[in-house]
Amino acid sequence: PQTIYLKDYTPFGYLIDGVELTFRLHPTATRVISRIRFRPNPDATDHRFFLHGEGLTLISAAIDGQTVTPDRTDTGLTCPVPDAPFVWEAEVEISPSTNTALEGLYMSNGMYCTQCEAEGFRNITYYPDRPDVMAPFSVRIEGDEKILLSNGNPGNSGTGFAEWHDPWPKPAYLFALVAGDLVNHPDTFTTRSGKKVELNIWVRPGDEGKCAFGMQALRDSMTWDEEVYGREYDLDIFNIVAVDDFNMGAMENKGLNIFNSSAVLASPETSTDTNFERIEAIIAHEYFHNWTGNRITCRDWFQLCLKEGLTVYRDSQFTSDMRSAPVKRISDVIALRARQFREDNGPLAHPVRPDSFVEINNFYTATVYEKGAELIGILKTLVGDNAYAKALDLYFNRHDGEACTIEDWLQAFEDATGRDLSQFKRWYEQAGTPRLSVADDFKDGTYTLNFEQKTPATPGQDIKDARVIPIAVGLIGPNGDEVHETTVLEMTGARQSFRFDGLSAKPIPSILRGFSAPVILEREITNAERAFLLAHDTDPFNKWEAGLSLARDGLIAMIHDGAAPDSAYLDAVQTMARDDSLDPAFRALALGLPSQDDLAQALYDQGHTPDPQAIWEALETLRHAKAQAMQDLAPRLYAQYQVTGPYQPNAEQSGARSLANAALAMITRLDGGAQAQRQYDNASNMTQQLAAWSCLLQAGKGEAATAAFYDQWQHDRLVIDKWFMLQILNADPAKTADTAARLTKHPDFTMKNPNRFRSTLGGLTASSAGFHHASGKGYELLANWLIRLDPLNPQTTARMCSAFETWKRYDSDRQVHIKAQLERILDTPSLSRDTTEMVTRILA
Ligand code: HT7
Ligand code: ZN
Repeated sequence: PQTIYLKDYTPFGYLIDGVELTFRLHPTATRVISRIRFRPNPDATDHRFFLHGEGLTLISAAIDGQTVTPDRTDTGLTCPVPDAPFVWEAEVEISPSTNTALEGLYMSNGMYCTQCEAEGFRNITYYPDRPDVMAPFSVRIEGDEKILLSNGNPGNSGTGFAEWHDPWPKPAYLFALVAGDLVNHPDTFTTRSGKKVELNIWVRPGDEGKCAFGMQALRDSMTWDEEVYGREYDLDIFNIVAVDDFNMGAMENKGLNIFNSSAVLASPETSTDTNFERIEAIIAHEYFHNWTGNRITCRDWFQLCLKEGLTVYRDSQFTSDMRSAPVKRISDVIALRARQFREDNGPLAHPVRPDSFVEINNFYTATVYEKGAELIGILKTLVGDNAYAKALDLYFNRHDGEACTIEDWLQAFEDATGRDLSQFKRWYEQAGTPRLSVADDFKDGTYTLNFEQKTPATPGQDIKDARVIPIAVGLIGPNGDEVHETTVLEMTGARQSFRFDGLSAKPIPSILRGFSAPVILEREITNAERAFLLAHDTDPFNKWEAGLSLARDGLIAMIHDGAAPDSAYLDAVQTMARDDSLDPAFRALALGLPSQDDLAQALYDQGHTPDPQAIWEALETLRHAKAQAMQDLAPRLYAQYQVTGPYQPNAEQSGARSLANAALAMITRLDGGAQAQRQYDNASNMTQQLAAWSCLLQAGKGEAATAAFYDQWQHDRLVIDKWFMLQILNADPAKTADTAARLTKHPDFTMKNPNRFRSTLGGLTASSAGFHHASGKGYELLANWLIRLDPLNPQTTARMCSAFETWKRYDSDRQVHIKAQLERILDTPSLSRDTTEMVTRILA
């Protein structure tokens, strides 16, 4: 397969003044008639006329009304064109009902829908399918379906047809079409300049009752973007459609967002608090793309972080404002470390702005999204809030309607602030997570922090230059009072020292407050100092971090040296949990332990070979010890944080439920599941029901609840996804693969639905000890299913290959097993480009 390089970018030879599309819908023979007004691009030097097109049956083509016979290949067509404006017309036929890849126009439960990012439009018609080619689109849909939707504002409609016009020039990846017998949850929003916008969430009949939360999230997002970024909505209508078969969470098509139904449908009975929060965040994310992604888009796919990093950053700000900022920050860092640090540490490491790819779908990664968002956070910390706001205004004003690069983004900041950002740019160019080590020194009232940064080599990048790292630091005196409030140290060298004068005693430093940069902090710190920070740090992130690192080091000692559970940790965490002045949601997080995967990486970093079974056992032992240490406190917390009154998915209630459910998990370890069974029997919402069922499964008492849960929810696909996943996640590691294998034989299992596939095989890979079971059966099961899925849905297959990315951490037996499975996948005839690229990179 061909590698595409950033350095090879050249503009397309033609501009488009208008696109008219007519769709005559038919499940196996949809006709797409296109009429595109091209003119030579004065800024281009290469005027070759090449239109992308894949899997299309060309019926006819004409230029300026004259039939032409283009030269066609598997990837597109070319033909001679005039050296002046001209009209291209083509008619093609496609088959949406057999499109299982879910890219282009496909069918889901009888509904037509599209997914065009990144390069799906070329499966719909011949077109320059690249983000820098922007045009206004007019669309006519002909079909018998009740609802016919496309981007932009509605035009004429009547029996069997509807017309849409999108006045905002857009790249083809933002095109969308939906047709089906849908019902809507309607609302309206009046923008701050007084424009009335019609809002709709379109769903299958029966799901109307699950739209109210999503609609409120949309309205909140629209208000927030006006208030915080000064951005208003720009069409007469904003439509969201829920689709069951979808490769990712959602898609920001202009004026017609398409959502995985799991990312929009919500009700207290069927959705957990976590689901509600995710839905709110995804609705916000897609809505925010209207400005960061749609009005200003990417010049090419190497610039993906330009829209994704910024939009993730904006949706995190929104969630922080809507809910608890510290809890959001801690949750984001947990996710960043679990997915992005893991990626940065392995064979799939790549810069936030990659410089080459084979298949762009493989670069919708935690690095582009989450690390990309962290870079916006670094930038904001470096320039300050006011300068950030000024730079954003400049960026929006300067580039509205354009397809941009990271250089354009940074230039707006340089121009708005006068700051040189060339060193900051390294964050976009260099892969790998910097290790930031620190040593301290106290003499004559002066406290000195000596930092050193090093970034390990990553594939294709051996040498790393020092980056600018904002290190937020506060100092705490021996009596627990803060003696130096948070200050941001700007580290630019490979080694750098910072002094704090006028101190009467050596302080305990709180370093990297709020996780001010995505680095791994390496510091010598005693358990007593960690317990001290857990008790006294005023920075919630570092308070949580202190508890986590105390737990982690104790666990490593248990795994590696056979130590007993660390009493310093048990005491400190109990004191924290007892403190009713702390937010319950924070306490629930601080009661959590490092993940199996985090521990495996930590052991590996310390030069040990991680044993997944030993890690799992140590975690179980510590959880048990914690339950015993808190045998009085846990029932008190459980009772104290029961929520009374009607269910609300807000931060306050969900925080209380998460602390009560953390207490329930401890209680279950001592009462064998009696309390969990009571909660299960009386649960009136999914958060309570699922937490109780999980506890019962872990206690080995889940059989009745498992059957009852299925009977109760078999009609609800999204709930049954949870049923598949939880059984696997809570299985004993020796039984994880067998449980997953058994469930793949269940009549409700289908690999055609990405949600179901992910809940089953994703459950397997998320259960670290089970997936990495010494028998290798977890690896074999995953490989079997990836091989089966690849011909149907390469995108989801390729993404799930990342389960193998950590393979070099493990012992030689496991490495042999994994390598054999990866090679088996790679040897599969006609393996997709997506999966070939992923497996090749993992094996390299
Ligand atoms: N911009 C979108 C990314 C995307 C996608 C979505 C659904 C299916 C396939 C997809 N490929 C890429 C989603 C987002 O980041 O908002
Ligand atoms: Zn996005």
